[in-house]
Amino acid sequence: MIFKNIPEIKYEGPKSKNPLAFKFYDSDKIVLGKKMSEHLEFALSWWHTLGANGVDMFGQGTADKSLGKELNTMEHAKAKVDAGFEFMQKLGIKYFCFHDVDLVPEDADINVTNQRLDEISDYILEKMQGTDIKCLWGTANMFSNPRFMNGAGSTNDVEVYAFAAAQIKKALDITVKLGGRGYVFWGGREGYETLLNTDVKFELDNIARLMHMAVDYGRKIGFKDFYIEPKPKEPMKHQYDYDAATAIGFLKQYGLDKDFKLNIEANHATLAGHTFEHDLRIASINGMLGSIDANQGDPHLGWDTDEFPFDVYSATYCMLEVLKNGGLTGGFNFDAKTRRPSNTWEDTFEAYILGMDTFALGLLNAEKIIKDGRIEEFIKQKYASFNSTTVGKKVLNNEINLEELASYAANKKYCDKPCSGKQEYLESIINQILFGN
Ligand code: XUL
Ligand code: CO
Repeated sequence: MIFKNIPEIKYEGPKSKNPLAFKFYDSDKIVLGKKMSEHLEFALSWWHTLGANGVDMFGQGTADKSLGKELNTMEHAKAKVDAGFEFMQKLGIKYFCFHDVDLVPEDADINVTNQRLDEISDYILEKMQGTDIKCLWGTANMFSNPRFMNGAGSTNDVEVYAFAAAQIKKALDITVKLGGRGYVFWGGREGYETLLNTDVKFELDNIARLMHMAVDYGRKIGFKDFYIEPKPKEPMKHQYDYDAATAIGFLKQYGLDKDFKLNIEANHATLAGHTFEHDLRIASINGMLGSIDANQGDPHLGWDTDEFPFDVYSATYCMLEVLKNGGLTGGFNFDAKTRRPSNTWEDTFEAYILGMDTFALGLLNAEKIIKDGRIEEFIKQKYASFNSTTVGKKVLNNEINLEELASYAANKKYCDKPCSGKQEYLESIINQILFGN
């Protein structure tokens, strides 16, 4: 056992003062006909949880994640597997997500890295035996290695492009081997700093080519769910997959929309100047909401702080979108890390408890809002004129043209005022539902 002082984390209810217990996440509780754990398929992120040690631009790491082993060795890679499985089992988390190089130290020779990936995935498979833990999604890290400084799919150099392809192929192989449900493309360095050195069209075309190749190969090895994870900036100034709408436009333009859904990350949506729920809605109405990277940003900082979800309003609005979407094909990956001074393993357990409890609250609140019905009814009534009038029905059925609408307006002479938006009333309903009992 690695985390000797951490017990199995159980549900103790909202009154519990035990820091190592769930207050709201009650895995078997039935919500809208399904277990909470089925609504909320949480995943551990290998990179933050088992890798990140608090290093930032101004200082070295504060957390010891060596697990008593020498860093960047296969021994350490295996210790991370042991720690990860114990961590997930203690929290009742059933999924994990990884980048290729989160699993093993990368060698200069890609063949050596690939051998290491074979070895570690054998070890993970062994660990999976007898547990109900599975891989949610895998991906290739095509942004850390200096060869990707000008991008991966968007690189200027065909040799780098080939290495990106090789990493995608291997990451797909490993994901399939681990029974992974999805493969995510987050375009880490797929963007640019200045047009003075960039051919945007060339880069977009090449990214799409690489994605088509990945889909073709994925289909050959029986792979199903591909996702794009939009982000507007960081590390690049302009990132091509800016937000949900931009990514959807890209997928449609290049004929990839049938093969991809979106993995929406809260902190990425807010960096794009949107709310989390906005990007979820845009993905959802396009039939492309597949998965979520669960975290939150800080409104006072302009970067991707990847904090554990704490904002219950945001989680509530998120869960409303998820429920309306009929759930997710992916799940909720905690792409989140503790703050730099929260540097113990216990802090990381507590962070997951916070995140899981926050989403449980979001789910419970969303259920209440749906059952209450006032918000949904208000929205329905707001647009009622289109369903309750002859002219409105004609618009919806595409049976009227511009001239006919113009003569309708001329006949009416005066425009009836549209109904009030009633935002403050609706917000007070939300507060009443969240805090009323
Ligand atoms: C970076 C980010 C990534 C992706 C996977 O902002 O979110 O960790 O989730 O590459
Ligand atoms: Co992410």
